[in-house]
Amino acid sequence: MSTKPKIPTIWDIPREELFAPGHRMCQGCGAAILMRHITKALGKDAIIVEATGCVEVTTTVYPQTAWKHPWLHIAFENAAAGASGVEAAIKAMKRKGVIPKDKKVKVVAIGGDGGTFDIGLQALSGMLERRHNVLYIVYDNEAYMNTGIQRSGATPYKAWTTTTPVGKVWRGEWRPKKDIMGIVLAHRVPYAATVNPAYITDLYMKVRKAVEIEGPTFIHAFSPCTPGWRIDPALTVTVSRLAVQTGVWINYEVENGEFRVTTPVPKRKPVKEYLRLQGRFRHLTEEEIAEIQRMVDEEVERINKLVGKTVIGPVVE
Ligand SMILES: Cc1ncc(C[n+]2csc(CCOP(=O)(O)OP(=O)(O)O)c2C)c(N)n1
Ligand code: SF4
Ligand SMILES: [Mg+2]
Repeated sequence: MSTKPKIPTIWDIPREELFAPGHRMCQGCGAAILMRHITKALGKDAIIVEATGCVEVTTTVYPQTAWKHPWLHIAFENAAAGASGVEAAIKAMKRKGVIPKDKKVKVVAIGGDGGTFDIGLQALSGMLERRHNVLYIVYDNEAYMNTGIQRSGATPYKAWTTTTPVGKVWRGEWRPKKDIMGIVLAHRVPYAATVNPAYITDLYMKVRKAVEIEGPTFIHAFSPCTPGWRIDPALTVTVSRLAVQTGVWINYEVENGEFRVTTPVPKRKPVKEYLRLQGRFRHLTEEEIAEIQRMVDEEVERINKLVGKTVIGPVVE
């Protein structure tokens, strides 16, 4: 049975900042909004293990750091393995009486989509399989941004990247986005959820929940990237909200196998409204947009079937 926590309001979110300003993330970076609120939701008793990627390189330029939590940098491919080791060390220290047995410390691994969907997938699978008490968060900006916008397994269909160019022959990415939530849920984890920076109270509730639950938990976060998506830095939240309003992104959680959409959308907007704000989709023809609309419709239908009723409604122009 899923627990029904009180839905927080914006006033429930702590004012104290645990992610300091003055980092080098781009203006309008979706991951900056995510990290600021994720760290607030984690509370102080957490240790963060961060894979190489944009968030890492921009927040820990030696000798400075934006993190007020104990924070460990780990290679691109093994954030989940590093976090597993930290969690095992905490257990050993409790056994030896170095720290009190009842002290709750949550280990949190954070990685980009490249470090999670692709190169870190094996480490993630091992961590979930061994049932470590770790929350894994992937901020998904849908490409390898830190190294120059190369496609990843999370890059959406038809998106331009530097390795899926647009020209006479190529039309951007030709493979659909990998279903990371499906892969994680196949490990029968106690909790997995999707979050979006335009829905901060939903994000806050889910991170709090994931921290409280014993065992491996997972959060997939939508994370616009201004240079990579070719968007106006002022439109990050607008684009994030449109992703939900068009059904491109669905906010949901799965607790002990029980599926729940946390942001129902009774009337969907056409996917074109989301695509047209982004330079990475500028090349799309009306036919290609219609094809993407059909793909989104199919996914919405699948989600509605899972829920057993229409939580994401039809497109209303
Ligand atoms: C084994 C290995 N291969 C390649 C790299 C170079 N590298 C560092 S970060 C990165 C891309 C990270 O992409 P992602 O995880 O999506 O994070 P983002 O930069 O988009 O935030 C790459 C290719 C590396 N550090 N280690
Ligand atoms: S390149 Fe993208 S993900 Fe990286 S800091 Fe800039 S906006 Fe954020
Ligand atoms: Mg990325």
